[in-house]
Amino acid sequence: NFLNVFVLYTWFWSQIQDEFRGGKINLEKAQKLLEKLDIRCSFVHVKHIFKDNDRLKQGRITIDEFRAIYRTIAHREEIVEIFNAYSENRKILLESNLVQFLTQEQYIIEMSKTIATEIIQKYEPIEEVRKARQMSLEGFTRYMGSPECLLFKPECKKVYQDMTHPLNDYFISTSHNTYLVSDQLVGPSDLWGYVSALVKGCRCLEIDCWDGAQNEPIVYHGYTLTSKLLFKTVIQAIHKYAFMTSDYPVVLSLENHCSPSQQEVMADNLQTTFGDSLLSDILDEFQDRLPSPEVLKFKVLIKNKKIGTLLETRQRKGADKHGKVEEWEEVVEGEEEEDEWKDSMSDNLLLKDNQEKETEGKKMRGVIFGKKKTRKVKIALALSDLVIYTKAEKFKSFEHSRQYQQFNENNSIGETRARKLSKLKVEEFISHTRTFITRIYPKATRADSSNFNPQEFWNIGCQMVALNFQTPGMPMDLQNGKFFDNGGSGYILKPEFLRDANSDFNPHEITDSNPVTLTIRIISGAQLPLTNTSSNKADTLVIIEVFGVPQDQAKQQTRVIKKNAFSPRWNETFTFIIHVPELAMIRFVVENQVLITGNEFLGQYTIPLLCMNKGYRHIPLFSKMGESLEPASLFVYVWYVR
Ligand SMILES: *[C@@H]1O[C@H](CO)[C@@H](O)[C@H](O)[C@H]1NC(C)=O
Ligand SMILES: *[C@@H]1O[C@H](CO)[C@@H](O)[C@H](O)[C@H]1NC(C)=O
Ligand SMILES: CC(=O)N[C@H]1CO[C@H](CO)[C@@H](O)[C@@H]1O
Repeated sequence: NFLNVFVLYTWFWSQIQDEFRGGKINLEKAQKLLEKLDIRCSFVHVKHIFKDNDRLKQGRITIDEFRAIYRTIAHREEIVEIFNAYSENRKILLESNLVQFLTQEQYIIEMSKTIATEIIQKYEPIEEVRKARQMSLEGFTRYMGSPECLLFKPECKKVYQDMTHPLNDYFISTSHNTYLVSDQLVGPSDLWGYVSALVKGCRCLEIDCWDGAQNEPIVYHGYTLTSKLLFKTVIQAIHKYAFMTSDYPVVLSLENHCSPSQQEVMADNLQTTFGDSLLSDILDEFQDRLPSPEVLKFKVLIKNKKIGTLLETRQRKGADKHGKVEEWEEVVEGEEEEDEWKDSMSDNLLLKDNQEKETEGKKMRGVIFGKKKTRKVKIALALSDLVIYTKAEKFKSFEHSRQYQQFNENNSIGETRARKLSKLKVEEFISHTRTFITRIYPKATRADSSNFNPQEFWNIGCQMVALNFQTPGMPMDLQNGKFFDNGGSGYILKPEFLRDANSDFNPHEITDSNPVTLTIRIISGAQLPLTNTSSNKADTLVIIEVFGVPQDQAKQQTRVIKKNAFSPRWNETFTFIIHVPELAMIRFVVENQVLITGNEFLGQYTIPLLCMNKGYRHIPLFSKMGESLEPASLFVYVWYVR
């Protein structure tokens, strides 16, 4: 049955000997040779291992020394152990052994011999072995490190959910203050904020619009020193990138501070730039309910205040709206937050310089947070008529919404108020989000653009939980992790219990649940990232966090492996009981233990529980800013049952 194992040795030498014809090789050549052999490695780690193996300390190594380096990096002990457990002679896996491994450990559904054959064809580098339909350790290692063995399920990489439900049935990837860009991000222009959000699959952008010179509306963060962009320019950039990552509709949420005449310019800009993709009329089959993401593919929707009803809009179609303006009075309550106080100021002030804005702003805030106040709202008909399914309507109470709110109206609620409501009236809140698109935004006092934990609002079905995309940290890790699902389309179908009118789901009181038992063995790390302060001798540990309904929140961690960022082995098993798996997210954080100043973050990965593959899997790590840290990874064994 077995191939002559001699071919295993000759293969390696035949691959590398040419490189050594001229004698020893240096670090750069060694790195290139590893790449040629298809071994993923990070230069910093190779550098350290090279140094350890360069016995004469000449900066050059022999062919034997190279072989030692190759084995250190490629032949990871924990993988060799698995290989040996399934190989009868510890040298070769027969196809039947591979089938056994895939069925017993990797939970491959509908396992067939063809799958094993394909894996061998794809990953076995030694030709003789491949032809004999067997697999060497070389092939097995390459397979285990391949995308097929990632923790993330390939099914979730595609749009697999039913996209024909009405918009209110989805969680929608939403950003807050989209124009802001933190200094850490590349790109000279603030436009990058919009572009990077769209490229990440964000489907609801916020645009803060103000009157500019020469009747050209501009975009910037009111009352701050952020630089200004022409509204036109922003719209053009959005047009270019809107459907690069996802085909599903983009909502432009206008934070509108413009005078009616500049609102007309905005309406005009929107129409000329987006043309037919701008949804400017109600769809025939959707006169009294929201259309689905499927129906609205490649469409741009405008969210703004609106005058009157959709029917009135329709009747006006084709009429000349130039110069037509509606005006009404609105009461501003005491506990309003950011958007509201900005709004009310804009009506009263047309400010010239930032100094003046600052002081006026402070005065105004005092007034508004104190007591009730009325303000005038003016809207150009031309802009109002572009608002179809996403009419911004002030949230008053659940009671008021039940009685008066129209299907195409939705509310923005500040995080503080939303949090209070979710504690006091959770059932009413959930029944509200079943019907109306609800947007939650960060409170104004988060001047540092920090984020809140979005999970608590997903738990009650809020569709648009708006985060500051430019601010790294746990909330953005959850946001990115959640929306990797469903093909990165920016729309995730809410679990049935948050859509079904007969469900009495309450995230704070889970009664008749059918929990999932999740077991994760953190086996090892590979080539963990090095930072300025940590070296390849970092003291590493892994934290596993579970986010979900309050009962499911949990956090456990491994012990610390001292002085090893290259190949720490923990081999520790953790078990979690998860009552609402549909809402659960798992976050893996790798840290360097630093006793006095606190641990240092090295990398993380966040994934919805139901997107996790079972079996032996590797987990790619991401930096704080969300950049890939490849080839840094964790190797785990995951298992869950309901
Ligand atoms: C790490 O070092 C690089 C280059 O020396 C520097 O640009 C960067 O700001 C440092 N990062 C931190 C977190 O100190
Ligand atoms: C790792 O843990 C598993 C299960 O707990 C055990 O079977 C295995 O022997 C351990 N391996 C090592 C190298 O400690
Ligand atoms: C005010 C408000 O929350 N409006 C939302 C209405 O729904 C659309 C999506 O259909 C959102 O983009 C708006 O933010």
